[in-house]
Amino acid sequence: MNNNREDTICAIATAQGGAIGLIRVSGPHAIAYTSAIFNPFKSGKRLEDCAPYSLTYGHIFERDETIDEVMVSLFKAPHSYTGDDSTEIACHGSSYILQKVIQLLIKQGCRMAQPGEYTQRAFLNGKMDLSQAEAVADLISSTSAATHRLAMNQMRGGFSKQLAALRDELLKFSSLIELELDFSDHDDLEFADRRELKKLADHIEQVISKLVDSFEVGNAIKQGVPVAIIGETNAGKSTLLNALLGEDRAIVSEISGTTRDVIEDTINIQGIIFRFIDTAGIRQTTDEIESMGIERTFQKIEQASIVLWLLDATIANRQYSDLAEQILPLCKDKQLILVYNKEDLSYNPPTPPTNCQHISISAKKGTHIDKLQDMLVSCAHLPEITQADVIVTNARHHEALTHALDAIHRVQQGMDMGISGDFLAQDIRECIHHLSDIVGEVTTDDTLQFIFEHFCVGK
Ligand SMILES: Nc1nc2c(ncn2[C@@H]2O[C@H](COP(=O)(O)OP(=O)(O)OP(=O)(O)O)[C@@H](O)[C@H]2O)c(=O)[nH]1
Ligand SMILES: [Mg+2]
Repeated sequence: MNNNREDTICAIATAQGGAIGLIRVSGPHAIAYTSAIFNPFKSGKRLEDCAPYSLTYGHIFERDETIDEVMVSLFKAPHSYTGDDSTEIACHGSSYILQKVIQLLIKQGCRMAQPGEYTQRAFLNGKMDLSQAEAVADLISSTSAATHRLAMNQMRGGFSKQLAALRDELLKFSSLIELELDFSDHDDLEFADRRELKKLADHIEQVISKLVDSFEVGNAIKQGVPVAIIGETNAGKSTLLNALLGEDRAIVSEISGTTRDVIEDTINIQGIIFRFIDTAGIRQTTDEIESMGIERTFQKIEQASIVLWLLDATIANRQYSDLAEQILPLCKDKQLILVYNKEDLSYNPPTPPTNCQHISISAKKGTHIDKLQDMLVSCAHLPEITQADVIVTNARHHEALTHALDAIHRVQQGMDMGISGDFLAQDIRECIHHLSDIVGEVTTDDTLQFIFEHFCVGK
């Protein structure tokens, strides 16, 4: 990846089709390059001579032709988003104009920004830590009040401040223990108060395990509560998926075994994001590909928190008893809802087994889909989220925290068993390492590249 920080970069930061299009320029020559294609209308003052954090009205020109009338905002290092000199050119939102201005900037010496390069520079310039940078991407992609609140919290520092404070205290202990090791011929020397260290380790263990546990909720909030739609072939699973999503996402047909692979999509219902997973219908088959699909169906049941078991209401009792033995054990710790579909065809309402949540619908006619949605919302069991809630939503953070928790457990156990200082120091260092990883202090270039390449261009 070409991400030389000395380059001056440019990108269109707004989506296509709006009235205004914003071009961002950042880097050592941002102001000079912008100035070279910009003529201020009134003041006649060159951009270089304008006060920072000011807005200048003028036109972008190419030779003697005016390309657009624009507003240019000016930011001086280090007080800009990236921490470098930057300008933002607000143009009219024509894709022709925007491309033209980008071309002119490139002629001056700019290069196109990589995805996430502005935020990456902000991180590298110390404007934010890595978890805050990641929150910027989450904020842009937030699709519900809860994901928005969590991203906002994390962008403001979230748990990284708290973790940094705990890590600093651990660092103090680790250097004291290392000091003890330097004096190892004096066996009884203890610079690091073991009682204090134990207290700190217990406290850290508490904080981290709470964060680790919060990921289940965090992940459901961010990726959507996983809902598997399962049942025999032709029960109407794909029809139901389409009805829930309000679009023709999956192929529906009267041929058994239409869906062979897993189809997933998310939708926001009453503020909660659900991830619906349409699966291959379960039946005995000799078709190899269909069997593979059915195997996946069972995997998806395991990953789901809510299972919608679709039964064709006209033959529901038979379908239930055929599959109960296979399905029920997999749903023990999940919310299972029996969905009797095709109620429009059924004259005798089926008798659902007691102790099972159930509902009758017609996926095809859209009857009672709203009731099913209400049921889903009440089954989701997600807490009300405020901007003060500290919840881990990022898989990378979850992984680092899990490693940190393992290390701190070893510190606790080691102290209980009275192990020697050098082993203790090693576990403490490991815990510190994983805590530092979250805020990006020990993160490798590969990890950084992975994180930022998933950003949009212009952010
Ligand atoms: N009358 C009626 N027909 C329905 C209803 N829901 C689905 N169907 C029909 O049932 C047939 C099968 O529907 P699908 O949604 O493809 O069923 P599926 O469970 O996804 O089937 P596979 O993918 O083969 O496992 C289609 O012809 C649908 O139009 C319903 O509520 N009422
Ligand atoms: Mg299907």
